[in-house]
Formats: sequence, C-alpha cells, structure tokens
Amino acid sequence: ELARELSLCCPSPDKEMDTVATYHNHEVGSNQCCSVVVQRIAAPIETVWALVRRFDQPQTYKHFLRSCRVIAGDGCEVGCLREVHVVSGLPAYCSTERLEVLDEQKHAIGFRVVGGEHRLHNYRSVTTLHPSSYSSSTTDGAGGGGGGREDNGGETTTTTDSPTSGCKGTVVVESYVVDVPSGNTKEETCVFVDTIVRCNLQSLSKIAERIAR
Ligand code: A9S
Repeated sequence: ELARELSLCCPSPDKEMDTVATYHNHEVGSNQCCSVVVQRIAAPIETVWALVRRFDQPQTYKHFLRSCRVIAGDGCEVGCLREVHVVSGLPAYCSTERLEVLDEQKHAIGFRVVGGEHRLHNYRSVTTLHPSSYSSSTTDGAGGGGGGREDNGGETTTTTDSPTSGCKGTVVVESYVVDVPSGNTKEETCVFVDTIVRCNLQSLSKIAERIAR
C-alpha cells in the first residue's frame, strides 16, 4: 500500500522506499503494538520539514500539547530531552521525550518517551517526509485526503500525472511502537494513538498548506 503510494507520486520511489525501510522497521515486543499513519500534504517538503524538524517546538502543530520546554541539550541534536505539558481532557499530564533521530538529508525525525505522567509507556515514533507531486486540479484531494489507511478500496484520488509533473507536495509517513497499557487491548491502544497521530498530521497539513499558499 505504502509502496504503491510512494511509487505513484514520488520522483525517486526506490530512494524513498529505502528511507522507509531504514526508519520504519521497528522491533515490536509481545506486549506492544505498532502502526503507521500516512498523510499527503499539498506543500513542498522544505515547508513541511521546517515545521517537523523543530524538536523544541512540537506544539506548533501538535495541538494536544500546551507547552514544551527543552530540559537537556540545545533542542535540536540527538540525545536532547524535552518536557511537554498536555491540554486538559486527555488521560495524561506531561511527557518527557528524547530525540533519537534527526536526519536532515532524508528528512527523518524520531523520538522516544522516557518519562512523564501518562499511559503510553515506551512510546517511540519516527516521522519521514517524502517529496511527491500532485495535480493542481485536485489540490483538496492531495491535501486533505491524507490518512493513508483509509485510502484503499477502489481509491481514485491519486493523481494521474507522472511523478515529475504537477505541484510540489509531500507524503508524510509516521510509525510508532508503544506498550499496551494494562487493562487495554492492542486494538484499543492503536485506535487511541492513531487518532492522536492523525490529528497531528492533519494539523501539520493545514499549517504547511497555509504557509505554502
Ligand atoms: O506526540 C506525538 O507525536 C504522539 C503521541 C501519540 C503523543 C501522545 C502523548 O503526548 C499525549 C498526547 C499526551 C497522549 C503522550 C505521550 C501520552 C498520551 O496519553
């Protein structure tokens, strides 16, 4: 599914699939669950990367976060730590997170949860960006139609243009692994986390498309 998405709209699909293989192959324990969310954005990769790479400012597009403070390191190198505070209404108060991956060439960023008051123990995720193209006549489809998981089944939204024509867009791939909290099933955990990740990526899409316009 992902391979098809990338091969249809990326100028060099093999390179992008290498990046996916490098960064999204997680080891998953027996009491853990994992998933991946895909979002298409009608904005150039540079615009999206400028937002995503800021480990010190996740609240720019993650609207469940109320504030963020860097507590070790300069905020943009592997090993540094941030402490985020969560908006009310979620079963969480704060989270301490370590930057694990920051690859400016391949446009990959990953972090791991190392503490905090919430139920998502050992959460880790990686986000990679892939250049793509979309036809300007389907701007809304390219931007808002993300959420790769629902995109199967007789999908007709994909651009018919060749990967080298059309407007510059981005495909975002975000995968995660997390412990299943006691009292919950893998399915429940994935539904909860997928919802948060999808919200984050939809808000990222809106912000990047507004900047690019
Ligand atoms: O921040 C992310 O990129 C993704 C997730 C799933 C973050 C989850 C979260 O920060 C809350 C939003 C607070 C929800 C953590 C670590 C635990 C939660 O319960």
